Amino acid sequence: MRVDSCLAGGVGEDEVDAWVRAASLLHSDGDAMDIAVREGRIVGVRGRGGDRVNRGRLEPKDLYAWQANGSPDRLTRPLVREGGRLVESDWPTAMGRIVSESRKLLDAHGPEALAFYTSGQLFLEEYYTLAVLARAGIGTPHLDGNTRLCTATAAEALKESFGSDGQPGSYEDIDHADAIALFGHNIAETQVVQWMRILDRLEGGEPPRLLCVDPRLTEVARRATVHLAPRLGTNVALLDALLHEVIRRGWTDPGFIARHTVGFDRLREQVRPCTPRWAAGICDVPAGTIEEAAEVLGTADRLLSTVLQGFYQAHQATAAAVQVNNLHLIRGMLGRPGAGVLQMNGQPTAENTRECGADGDLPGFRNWQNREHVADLARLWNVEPSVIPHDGPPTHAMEIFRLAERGSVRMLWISATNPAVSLPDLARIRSVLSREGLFTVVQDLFLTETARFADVVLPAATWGEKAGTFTNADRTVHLSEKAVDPPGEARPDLDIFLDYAARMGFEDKDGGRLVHWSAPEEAFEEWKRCSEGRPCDYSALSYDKLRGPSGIQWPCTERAPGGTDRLYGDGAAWAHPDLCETYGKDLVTGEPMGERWYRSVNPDGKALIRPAPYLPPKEWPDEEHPFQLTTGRTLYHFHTRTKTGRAPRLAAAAPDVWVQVAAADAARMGLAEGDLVEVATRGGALRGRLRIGSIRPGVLFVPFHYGYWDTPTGSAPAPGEAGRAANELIPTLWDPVSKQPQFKTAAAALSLVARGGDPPDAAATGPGGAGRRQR
Ligand SMILES: Nc1nc2c(c(=O)[nH]1)N[C@H]1C(S)=C(S)[C@@H](COP(=O)(O)OP(=O)(O)OC[C@H]3O[C@@H](n4cnc5c(=O)[nH]c(N)nc54)[C@H](O)[C@@H]3O)O[C@H]1N2
Ligand SMILES: Nc1nc2c(c(=O)[nH]1)N[C@H]1C(S)=C(S)[C@@H](COP(=O)(O)OP(=O)(O)OC[C@H]3O[C@@H](n4cnc5c(=O)[nH]c(N)nc54)[C@H](O)[C@@H]3O)O[C@H]1N2
Ligand SMILES: [Mo]
Repeated sequence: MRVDSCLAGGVGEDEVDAWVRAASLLHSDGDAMDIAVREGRIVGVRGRGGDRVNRGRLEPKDLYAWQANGSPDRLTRPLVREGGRLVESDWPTAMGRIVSESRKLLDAHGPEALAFYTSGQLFLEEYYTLAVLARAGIGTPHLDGNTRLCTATAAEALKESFGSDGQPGSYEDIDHADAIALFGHNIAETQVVQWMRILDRLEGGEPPRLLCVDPRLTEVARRATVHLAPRLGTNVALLDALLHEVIRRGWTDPGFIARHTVGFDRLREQVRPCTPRWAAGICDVPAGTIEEAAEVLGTADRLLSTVLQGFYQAHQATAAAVQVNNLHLIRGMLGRPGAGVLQMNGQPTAENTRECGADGDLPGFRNWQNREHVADLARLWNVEPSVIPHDGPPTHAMEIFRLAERGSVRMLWISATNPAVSLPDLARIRSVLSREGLFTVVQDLFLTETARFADVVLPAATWGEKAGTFTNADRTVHLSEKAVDPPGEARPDLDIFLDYAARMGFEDKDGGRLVHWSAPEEAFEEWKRCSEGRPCDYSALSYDKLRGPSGIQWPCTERAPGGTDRLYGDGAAWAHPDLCETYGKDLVTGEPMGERWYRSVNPDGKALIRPAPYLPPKEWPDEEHPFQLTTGRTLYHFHTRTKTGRAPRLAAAAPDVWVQVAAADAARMGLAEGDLVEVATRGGALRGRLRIGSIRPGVLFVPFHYGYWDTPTGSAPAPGEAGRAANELIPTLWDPVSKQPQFKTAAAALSLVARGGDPPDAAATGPGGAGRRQR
């Protein structure tokens, strides 16, 4: 335990009027914290020592990003487009426009003309309300979250292996594991408090062995027992070789395999030819190092693995993530202290987007192909099952944008996400968002790059200004309460959705109100009913209970009133054909396998061992584009920096975009630290300062945080001009199974624009050490 805190300059602890319960909304750990309030304003935060997740510790974004709440450029009034310009308006006008547009489109084109693109940063109560109004009110299949860019693969990999979404492991496993493997996960910069926990173990008695799979020499890699830095896009080849070794050396758990799994024989056949030497040729890492890594994984008694974007944002994302599940299944590494898988989330509330069905799936991890599940939901909402779209797979975000591009989606309501910076191929996204005939609503705190394209902008309240619950990556639910009033006329997202539902007059089949709740706690009680009897069972939770010393992990039921630390120690409880969330997909093509297949291979509902062959990525270097480009994060910023960019210390720590290149490549090309360079792909170009070192030769890394709102012109590049957002460079490609975009492999060229200048970052460059000043 260590209670970290940060108070505004000059404010003493004794001057704080109130400490209000919350948790961090800047990553998926859910660090528990209290908000300091003085004279109606947020003046700081401090960690909560009693919480199971962080024991009081906070990380840099937790400590400073609250400052953005009070930023003078918050949206305080609705905006509507008049004569091509956004002008200040009022709520009745703004909502009136949205409602009349909705009605007009519903009458003329039906529900499929309307689409909703939401977030991993709202609260559970808001997603559930949105899911009910979109599914049963409008009746559109076009509802997804930016979780598609973030945790779609986590969800899909869990579904493919265990029949249902739901995190098997627990953060406490860090305290007990004797080996920890991080697959494409830079935890030192992205889930810092859990990294502190790993550091505690590394510095303590009986330190665990650490395996890091990352093409960069991150801080995690520096502390690793074994570091594998594969070529981008070769994760499946590497995993197949690791599985080959684990099986060949006899490190499997035959008892666990027999009791709890199906499919082992097919895996053994699949990986038989996948020797370390074979993978060494594909991944360009030494075969001996692959063998060492296999030994770490194969001889551990308590293995904890985590998987994140280095695996998820790739062309074989689900296939790769599933191989990590396979590793745990064949080794019997599940459901015991220290033995677990964390298919990580990234965003703070992405878990809830998934549970509540705001990510395209049906609420409560229900199976859209299972009639009983749809009927169950229809009973709960008192509507006919036919009202709830379920005759095809839910529309994923990339498809929603394609439909908007083609003109069949005519209204797009975007809440709490900034696709004009975060989606691939930004030139294309800008043209979609500015399309004549697409009515766009943007609900945000700021006039973001995306909001500038909107027909209506709705000013939202955020964390600290509204109440609700959210669930972190290890299923821990926290309550976040209202500390201060939102600025101006900004309103909680829940109130906005409720207002829309009321104005639209959505009804159930008896003429009652479909969305019949009016406050966060009531929405939560409704959600409890919806989740009851499903894997994500919240039925024994309450706001009051969540006011206790610690967050609580679902399932939380009458039989497990204190919550549940780990899933699947006794087998995959939700994989039975009658219970499962999915009947599975082909791991190569993404085609649904269907109920008949699922029942035949898994009649008893065991965990599924699903092999996958390695396929090379489509984006591959050639003469014109000799580098592999990957993108990701830095410690100090959250996504498109709408919050961290407005917190002075975070902004100053990493003020501008940079390009990371290997020392050998820089030397070969005669480039020096701080040079202004251009990175070009087939899709676009970007300029930034060079940082040299700590990355695989042949690979470039660009952080994706830097859009245009804080540039001198505030505008995106003209066609043909170089920009500064990483996604100018990223082509529109996705994993066929999870539909998660491939942000982590593009073929790119690098060239010098101008020599020298100040390095982009006068402070340290953050963990990874990449680009510490070398001149
Ligand atoms: N500071 C900070 N923390 C955050 C966030 C943030 O914006 N800033 N965002 C949150 C969110 S939403 C998310 S999703 C998480 C993401 O957390 P992470 O997944 O940890 O972050 P990334 O930087 O996207 O990618 C992780 C690593 O993948 C590596 N990588 C790239 N390509 C490959 C590859 O082909 N194979 C392998 N094995 N590795 C590869 C990169 O070098 C990088 O170090 O972070 C969360 N926490
Ligand atoms: N190249 C590249 N692209 C990536 C990634 C990558 O690694 N590389 N990572 C992807 C991943 S994992 C993610 S999660 C996405 C993130 O991409 P985005 O979701 O677009 O990123 P954010 O900047 O977090 O956008 C959230 C928006 O919601 C607003 N907001 C915050 N709180 C609230 C609230 O309470 N209510 C409302 N209405 N609005 C609010 C913020 O001001 C901000 O504009 O980016 C993806 N894009
Ligand atoms: Mo994410």
